[in-house]
This record gives sequence, C-alpha cells and structure tokens, in this order.
Amino acid sequence: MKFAHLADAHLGYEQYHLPFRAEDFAKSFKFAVEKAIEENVDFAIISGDLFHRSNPNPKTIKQAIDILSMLKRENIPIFAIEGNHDKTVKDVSIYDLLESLGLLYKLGLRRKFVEGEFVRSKPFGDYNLVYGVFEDFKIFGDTHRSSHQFKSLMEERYIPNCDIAVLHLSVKEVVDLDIKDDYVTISDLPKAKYYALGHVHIPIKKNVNGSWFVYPGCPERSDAREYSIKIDYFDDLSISEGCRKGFFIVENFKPRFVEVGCRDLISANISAKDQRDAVEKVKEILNYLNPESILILRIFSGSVVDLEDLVRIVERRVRHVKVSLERISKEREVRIEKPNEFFTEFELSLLEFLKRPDFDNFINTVIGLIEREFKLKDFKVLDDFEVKSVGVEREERSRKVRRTLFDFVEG
Ligand SMILES: [Mn+2]
Repeated sequence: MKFAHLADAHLGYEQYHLPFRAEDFAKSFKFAVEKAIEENVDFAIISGDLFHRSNPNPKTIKQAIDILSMLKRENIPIFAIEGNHDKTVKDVSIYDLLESLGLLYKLGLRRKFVEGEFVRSKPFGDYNLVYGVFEDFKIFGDTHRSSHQFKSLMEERYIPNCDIAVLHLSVKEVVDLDIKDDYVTISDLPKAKYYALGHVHIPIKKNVNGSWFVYPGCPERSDAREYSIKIDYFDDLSISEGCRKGFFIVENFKPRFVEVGCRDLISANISAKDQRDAVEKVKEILNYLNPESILILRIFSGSVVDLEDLVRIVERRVRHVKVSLERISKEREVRIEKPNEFFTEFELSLLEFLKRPDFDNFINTVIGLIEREFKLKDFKVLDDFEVKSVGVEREERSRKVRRTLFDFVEG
C-alpha cells in the first residue's frame, strides 16, 4: 500500500499582495501531484488548507479542478479534510463542490450518509462520520476543529482507532509550538499507525511508539520564516539554509519526503550604522540573490535610512523585494516587540477575531470595530471580505503600521 500525503497547498494565496504568488502556489502543488502520479500511489491524502480561503475565486477553483483531475484520470482516489483556512460554517463548502465533481472524498462529520467504493459512514449522534477505505485499510479524519471542540468530541470517541488518522491541528509532542498556538496532545488522539497531519507549514516527521506523526508542510514558502536562505549581516555576514518544501510518499506506513522545487524566498537581516553602511551591505548580499527570488529585507538601524534608495539597488536583481526598517536606539539590543507594544488596542482586538477559526461568525462585529475606529460613514463588504471604504473622516494612518499589521495576520 502506497499513498501520497499532501497538505496546506493554500491555492489562491496572493502572498505579499502579489498575484504571481498565487500562480506559484498552484505550480508547486501541481508539481507535487505529478510526482505522486510518477510514484504510482494507490491513493492520496490532503490534510486540509487546500485553499487559502474558504471562498476561492473562480481562477483558483479552476486550478484545483485541473490539478485534482490529473489524479482522477489515473484512478487515484483522494481523501481530504478541510483546514482552518478553507472550512466554512455554511452547509456547502468548496470541498463539497469538488466532491460533487468526483474529484475527492470529504472525510469527517456530516449530515449526509455517504457510501461508495472508497467511502463509508459511521453514525455518530445526528451525524455521520464519513471515512475512507482502501483494501483493508481504514482512513478516518475530520475537518479542522478547535482543540476544545476536538477534545470534547474525542471524549465520545467519535474517531475510532484506525490505520490512518487525517487531522488538521498542532500536536504538542510533534511541533515546536508558538506562544499562543492551539494544540492537542498525543493522548487526545485516536490510536493510528500513521497520522496524516496538516496545519504546520514546514515538513516534520516523528515516530512515537511505532506510529508516524507527519506534517508535509506547505509545498510553497508561505511565510518569511519558511525562507530558502537566511542572510544575517550584523557584524559579520552569515548565511544559513532554510527548510525544504514538498510532501510525503508513504509506503507500507513508512514516510519518505519528496522535495518540490519552488521559488527562493530570502530573508535578510542587516544592521547598519547609517545610509552608507546600509548601501554597502545591501550591495554585498546581491551575490546571494537570484533574479527569480523574493527578498524580505529588514534593516536594523539607529539612524534614518532611505529605504527607497535600497529598493532601487535591489529591485532589478530580484523578482520582488520588500524592505522594512526597524529603528533601534543605540543602547538597546535588537529585539522583536511584544504585540501590545507594537499594535494599537484596535489592532489587537481585530487580531483576536481574525485568528479565530470561526471568524465567519464574527464578521459583523469586526465590521463594527472597523467602522468605529475609522469613523466610516458608508461601508461595503465585498464577497471576498475585502473591505472598501467610502468617506474616511480621518487622516490616513502611516503606511508602515498598516503593512506590519497585515504581515502579522498573514501567517
Ligand atoms: Mn495552512
């Protein structure tokens, strides 16, 4: 038995507001699927966040249909769950659409009783837990849930012990956790031989008591922390390699990482005494950039640095550059601010809502917050939640603050 384990493709993600990035995400996912087909897998698993948002635009939907159809043509069934990015509180999600087209099987708690060549339903209260079957193997999974909700469902043992458990969440013993990340522990999970996990964007595989816990990660570089190369230029120049990108081929329950080539994302941190020092150091790092790469450049300086000048030096040498200045006082060390020193109270409360997996439920509250903060008279919410305002009564906020806020939210 051989399968491909993919996750977090984030189709449709225009990272840094760049439309070509959405094309990159589609390309990397397509490349992974092509490799899975070459490997002659029996089936494929997608552990959530196939899409970046729950309401992808038509172009993104077409990308998904085109890529998943490649597997369908080879008679390779796909078992998928929704992640926090693409699940919806509405009755029908984009996964239901793909299922109606015969492109995947959606696993998890559903109203519908589903029965087919590769799927069965196990009753659970008013619901059915739809699971996958391949030969004698059982593949159980469910949509992303908060740890609280997941744990209370597991108290009822809604997911039984099985061969493969497909889940979109952070498992404490497997993941290096960020401060406020929601997580479960291994004891909260059903027993399985292979845990096909999603949610963490860098590849991780770990064997605990004979079971594999695996995160394939995002096949693209979805965050500056997933850099291909990091350049630190403080006193000395130091260069370190970042994580690889790809997915897993699992043969007889043993995972093997398969790399997918994707665009370089270079994270560079430079400390500079003054403008001249900044220019010199930036010129020196040009040797490590390639014309197709994206450069995320942070300048740490106690003096004012003309960022436009630095952009002019770099922009023709890379596909895209994003420069920011972190002002440091002479006696203070370089450090990352705490959110409450960095964001206004309005921004902090907005972030609290944006982080929620059930954000859809709070859209009106959030609109209220924004209306109050910006004293908006008239206000329109577009389909994709991009907010357009008319009649702003207050001075435009500085670009830097807004750019940083969105950076924070994007992860
Ligand atoms: Mn994700």
